[in-house]
Amino acid sequence: ETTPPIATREHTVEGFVREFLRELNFGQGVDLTRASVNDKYLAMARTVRHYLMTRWLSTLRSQAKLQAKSVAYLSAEFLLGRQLDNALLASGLEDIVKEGLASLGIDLEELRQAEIEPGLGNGGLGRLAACFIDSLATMNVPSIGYGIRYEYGIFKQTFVDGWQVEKPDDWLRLGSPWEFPHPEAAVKVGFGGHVEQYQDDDGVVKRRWVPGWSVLGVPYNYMVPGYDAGRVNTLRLWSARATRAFDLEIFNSGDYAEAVRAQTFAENISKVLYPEDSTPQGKELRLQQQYFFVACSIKDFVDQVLPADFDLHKLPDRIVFQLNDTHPVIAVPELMRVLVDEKGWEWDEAWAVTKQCFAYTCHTLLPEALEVWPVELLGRLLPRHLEIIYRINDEFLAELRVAYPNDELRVRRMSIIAEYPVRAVRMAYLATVAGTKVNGVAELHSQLLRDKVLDDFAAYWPDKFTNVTNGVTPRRFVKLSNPGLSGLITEAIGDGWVTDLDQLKGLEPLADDAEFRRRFREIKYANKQRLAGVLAERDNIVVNPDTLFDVMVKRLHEYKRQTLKLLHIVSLYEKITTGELAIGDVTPRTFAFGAKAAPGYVMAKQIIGLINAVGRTINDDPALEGRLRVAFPANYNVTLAETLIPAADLSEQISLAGKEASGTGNMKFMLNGALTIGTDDGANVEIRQLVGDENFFLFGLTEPQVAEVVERGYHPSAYYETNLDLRNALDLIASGAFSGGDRAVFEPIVSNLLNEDRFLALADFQAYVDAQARVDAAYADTDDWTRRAVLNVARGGFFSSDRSMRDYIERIWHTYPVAPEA
Ligand code: 26Q
Repeated sequence: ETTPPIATREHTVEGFVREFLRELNFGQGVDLTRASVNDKYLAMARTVRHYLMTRWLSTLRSQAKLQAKSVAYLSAEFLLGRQLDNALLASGLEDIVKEGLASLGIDLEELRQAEIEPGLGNGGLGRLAACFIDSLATMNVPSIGYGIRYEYGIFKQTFVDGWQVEKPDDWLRLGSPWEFPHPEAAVKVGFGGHVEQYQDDDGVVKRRWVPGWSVLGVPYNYMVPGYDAGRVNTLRLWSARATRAFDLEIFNSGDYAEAVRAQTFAENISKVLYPEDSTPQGKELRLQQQYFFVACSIKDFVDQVLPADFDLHKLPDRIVFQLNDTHPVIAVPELMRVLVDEKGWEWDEAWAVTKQCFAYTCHTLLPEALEVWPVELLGRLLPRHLEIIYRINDEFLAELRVAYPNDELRVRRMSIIAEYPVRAVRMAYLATVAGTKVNGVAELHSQLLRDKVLDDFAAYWPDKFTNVTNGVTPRRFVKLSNPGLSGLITEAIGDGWVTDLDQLKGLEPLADDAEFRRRFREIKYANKQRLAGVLAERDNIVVNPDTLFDVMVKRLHEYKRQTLKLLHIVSLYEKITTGELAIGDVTPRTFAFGAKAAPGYVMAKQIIGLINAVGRTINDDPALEGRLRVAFPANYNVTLAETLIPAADLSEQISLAGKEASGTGNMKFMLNGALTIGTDDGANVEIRQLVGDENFFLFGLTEPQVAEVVERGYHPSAYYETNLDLRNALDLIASGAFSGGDRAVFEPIVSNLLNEDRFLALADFQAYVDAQARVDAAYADTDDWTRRAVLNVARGGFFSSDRSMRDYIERIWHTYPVAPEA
């Protein structure tokens, strides 16, 4: 049997130019003289993707032939960032394209800027998923990402008078050249209705679900190209469409308007990403989204990816479904339903298979961020799934009663069903019961999961719990975003580091090389200039590259403590205005913030207002002689991160110890040569261990100390009473100095800090200010600062997402790399 050939393309400038013009003329229907920037961008993107096609098709072909075990990464979010650069890198076309476009008088940079990034995620969790699929492809691991093709991604943030105003993210308005829709492969997903009893052919009484309505899931495939000739894996995102039944209703009912409304209702499911990344509201549409993408994905894998004659008893040999937090956990009862109701299996037989197919990653420690679904809602939307969850729980509790015969309290604590304040399904418990493994995302986080959040489960199943510390892809976050540093590194140690980041170790001796440090410093300076240009153009913000770039970029959350950094800034300002501090003695700094607040998170939006208000005051005050500046560009996203992070001198990772599960921005900064000021939290702990105490500005209470303070009863006002600097800073905010004399505007922030301060900002204030003084002192010795910055890069190799993937493979998945056939 001969395999049919796959078309290839010529990797030459002439070959590329030919393909590009063909796309422009035949794809876009324009000639070069009339082509808009968008025409050229689309033609260019389609041309580049053609060059990846051979590898994609051979990956799919070899997967079908070898039937190797795959990872299905189930995630409600994939925060991909722009695709063009990554595709150019993966296809090795960068130089050819630059030259080819130049020969046509086209500026590659202009086309790059035309791409709207797919913002299909909120922050860390979604970006992590994107890094992981990049690493899996690069490492030749058979895998598929499953998620939702939101028509609107994370909102676009604008500022009006310094207050956040959200605008819809219409990312598809000019078309996306990266997706491959397959409407013909749509799958049907049911909702609502009821469960009925019936007798099967053997007279056995069974139960089955009769959905009340259904929608279609249309798969959109995206290439996930590995770096340097590896696999091209697939990301499959589902889009909701109305079923034919809706159309028939139009025909039959005669109520055309009502039928069209129903259609809109179905298509709402994949309409918009929920912008909350903690304190999830139990919104029905959100549960619809979760079940929608998970049901589509399971059906897809079972019916399409597996061969038709596959024996599902062997499912665990072919797949592991990795649950990215609890958002896809409804997959567990769904697989049970498929096996029991649709395939006719016995319950025990189905459960034995199901519980080998899942593993669960937890990304939080905040109790309010743990998902629970009221039984009333779940039973209405997914009645059969609720029955299945009840049965899983009944059998689990029976098992517990055997293990703990005299401990009914413990058994109730561990129930998947919470009884208070309403009966609700605890999704994290369901995931823990069903998964082969449960992992946290940094050492400290995994330890706290075992000791606090899931302590009863860890006692019962000690071997189920493991850690995989997060990582980031060095392709996007070093190679692409920091070409200057990448060139320097490659010159020094060769280019193996791009796929084997531990090789950065080889830079360590160069930290003591004055010439290397000089060049390293030059690159950092050029990155600051590049950022200054972007901020001027993008946001009309002026920054001075000759200042220390002090950067805090992440979602706005009280636990992350943007207010702590703000108090430091306000305190500095207060001391300068009162003459306590001479402006000439202040280290010139640019304080950069980037942060979106969940639209309904009132306190977070207030804090954004305050940062902007303080920024306005400081930036306009001539007494500061431009030595202090606050830069808060709106709409922080992956694209901005790619220019902001390489320009940073100082990385702010100042969450209250025990609250940040891991953090991944912290890793990106380290790898780009920033030093960290941070608490003993999340992956900061591991960063500090690797880089050494002398190269990390540690401050603040440790997690056990936090627990102790809270236990004893925390009184923030005591810090206000006893710390004059803190008091002056808070008083200045309360006085209306940043709000045109209006004392009411920021009163809620001040009184929250004084009376509640859930995240102990006041308790850590002095330690933070002291640590910032150590930063100033260290920065004054420019050359020694550079030495430490080099060491941060050299010792950051551990934080490659390739390493994270190796850990998942070894500790959780037990899958193997498979190179595509030539
Ligand atoms: C859940 C239900 C309903 C609506 C929204 C949500 C929801 C959505 C997103 C809940 C949580 C998230 C995102 C959480 C997140 O990004 N967590 C971060 O994950 C990173 C990757 O592991 C960690 O580095 C961060 O520490 C953690 O905060």
